[in-house]
Amino acid sequence: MKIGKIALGLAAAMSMLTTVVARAQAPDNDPQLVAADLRPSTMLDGLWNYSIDPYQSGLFSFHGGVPGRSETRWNEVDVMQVMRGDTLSLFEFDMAAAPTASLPSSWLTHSAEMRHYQGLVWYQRHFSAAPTLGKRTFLRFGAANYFTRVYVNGQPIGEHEGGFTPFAFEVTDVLRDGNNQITVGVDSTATRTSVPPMVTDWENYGGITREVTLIEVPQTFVDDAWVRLTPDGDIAAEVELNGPRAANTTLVLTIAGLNLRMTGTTDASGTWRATMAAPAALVRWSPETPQLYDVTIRAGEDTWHDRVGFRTIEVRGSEILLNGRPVFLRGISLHEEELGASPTRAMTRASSRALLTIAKDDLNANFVRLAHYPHSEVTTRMADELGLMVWSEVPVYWRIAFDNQETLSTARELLADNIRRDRNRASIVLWSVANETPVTDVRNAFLGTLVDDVRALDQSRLVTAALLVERTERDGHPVMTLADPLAARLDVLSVNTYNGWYGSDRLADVPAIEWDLPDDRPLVFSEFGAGAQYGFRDSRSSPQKFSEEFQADYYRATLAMTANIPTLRGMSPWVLKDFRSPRRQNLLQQGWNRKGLISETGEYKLAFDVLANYYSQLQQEAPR
Ligand code: GCB
Repeated sequence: MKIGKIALGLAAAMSMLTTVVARAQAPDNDPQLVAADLRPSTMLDGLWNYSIDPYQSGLFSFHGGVPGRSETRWNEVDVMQVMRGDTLSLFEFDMAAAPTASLPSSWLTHSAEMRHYQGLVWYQRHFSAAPTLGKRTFLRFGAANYFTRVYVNGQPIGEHEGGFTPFAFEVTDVLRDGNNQITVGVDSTATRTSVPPMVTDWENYGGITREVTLIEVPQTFVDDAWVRLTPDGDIAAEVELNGPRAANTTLVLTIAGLNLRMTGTTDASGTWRATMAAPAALVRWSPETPQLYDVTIRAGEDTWHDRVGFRTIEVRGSEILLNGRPVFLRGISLHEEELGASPTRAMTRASSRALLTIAKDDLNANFVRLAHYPHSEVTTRMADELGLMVWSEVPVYWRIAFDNQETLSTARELLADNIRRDRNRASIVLWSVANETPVTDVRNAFLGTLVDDVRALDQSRLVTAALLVERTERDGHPVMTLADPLAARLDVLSVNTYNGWYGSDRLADVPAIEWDLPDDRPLVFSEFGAGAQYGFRDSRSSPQKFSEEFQADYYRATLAMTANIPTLRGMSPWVLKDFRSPRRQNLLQQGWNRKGLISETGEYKLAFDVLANYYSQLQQEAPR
């Protein structure tokens, strides 16, 4: 059985509770601690000891049973001192003597030996705490890839599956005043049933890749809050309290700068919902005016805060409307990987700003596809601030185990956690439930459930998925069609297209490719792209693949093709920056997917300007 998210007090620590996901309703995992990154917190970033455990001996004895004391890394033990004092004692580990690394970061960059390690790694550090009497403390992870087990002061605290979403465990009863020990076992192993599955096209960055924090809150606190603009022009709020006084508590919500104040009382389940006409002074969020407001909720002893933008996003026929006006998504896809020769998938504000600024200022984009999994909240906040619309997705990718109920539960939890974390981000306009998944009955049912979950959790955004297309021929021309029943369930149709790169189409024939698509639905090219190694040039009239010239010609040909698609409402070509991928091993790739418009160290390839000029022209025609 899959163990879901667990939050335990000391009393319950030994009887682990499993989160059972009801099929009828989107998963509701407590605690959510929405906007936790803006709460006062103690950072547990910095140096941690780490130790590899490829045979999982910290979890299972060599015959598969419970491991002995000599193996359990999370015990509070001074290994050298105990062995010195008790000459019969034996330990096969010593966390205190293990090497150190600075977190957050993937272990792939801890040392040369760790570069290709996949499996279980134990992390440990000590920290000083001064818990306030009467308050509750949560230990929160921004993300750890992929399966995580957490222990505090020798006690198991909880487990979490999924490498890209936050999770938190209550540690109120285990935390000591003074010195504490935290041990985390992270296993990066992808399996046939994991989300994503084993085979992808990106580096599997194992480890603790986002912030670890201790967050102290009152006994009853704002766990979830969602504040938004409805299509009718109202400000709607939905708040959920967590704690013994969640029911019948008075709340006050204020929006600074708008003179807006809403008050109310939570119901018996601790929830409060309210709407109010948006003040005339409200400046709607858009790429040109990425206006954010300080929203504060006071509930009992708790004060919750977030910076929120207000806008609407809708579909009308084949149009996408932002704040009621048609918009074309001038986008680019990106992986969560910072610039530099040795990325570690740890997004600081600086590294996120660097990438998004290139997209916004240099490429003239107004949209980014954050592929293929939930990116850090650092990035979605940065998109809010800079004014970039966002496509956010879950790693339901390629050969995911659609026939497996546990895989479905995992996917639903990731999706729900992603949506709850980011529902207050105005930048996010599209939730995507899958990428390039072949049509079968089980797949259709699986993705149908995810679409239902999105709609249950958030009716204020659009739902999409990157779909596969079929290629036929008509009068000697290739014709691309969409024969995926999931299309009927989506607001925006999205397809990835690689004619001219994969397959046998010549670039010269690409502009004439026809697209046979519904004429009343918006289409987004969620991917198209070609590889090029920065600096590899071929001036022949028909340049070879992986040259900058080929990539630039490919962009010209594909952009020319888009002129024949009247319902095209946006694109997010593949991809902003070269990214690590172990499946890319030719001489010009050497472990990097080279479809970036810039190299991993930030050099601009010829194709960059082709797209930047095209976007600049679009922007002049229809400024946005
Ligand atoms: C795709 C995938 C993306 C790959 C890309 C490629 O269609 O969605 O994950 O990296 O193609 O480079 O082939």
